[in-house]
Amino acid sequence: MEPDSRSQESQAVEAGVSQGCPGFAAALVALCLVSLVSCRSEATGGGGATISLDISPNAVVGQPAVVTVVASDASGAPITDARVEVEGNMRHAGMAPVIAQAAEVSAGRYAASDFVFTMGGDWVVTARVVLPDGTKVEKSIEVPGVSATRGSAR
Ligand SMILES: [Cu+2]
Repeated sequence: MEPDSRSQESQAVEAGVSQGCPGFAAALVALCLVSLVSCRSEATGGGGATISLDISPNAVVGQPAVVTVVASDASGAPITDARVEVEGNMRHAGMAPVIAQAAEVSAGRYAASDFVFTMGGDWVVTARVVLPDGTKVEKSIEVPGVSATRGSAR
């Protein structure tokens, strides 16, 4: 309805990130070096297991978000009885990660409903999945521009 104000908002978010984090570029480089290691383990694993990761769209600081993780095998069948942990990190140093356990809500579908972003800005959310056979599989998604405005719903 108001495309103009929407684009201004996203610009404001980007500007806020670079101004608020002087060491942002350095932290990003450090993060990339670390990521090289974890990205490799993500490529394949669990005999072709596929992990998909989704987060409820309205990511707002201080409000629980639902992170849904779907695990399926090479033939597309759901993988049940996996252990799933969700970890959120920001792209700058000095912040504790947010960790939540996900419970299986239907076959191969796991949800963490108490994941709470602790700061506005750009996040990376990682699902750490331990398959029933002990194989570990990871998958990460970017969650940019988490709103710093605390919801007035409560
Ligand atoms: Cu932060």
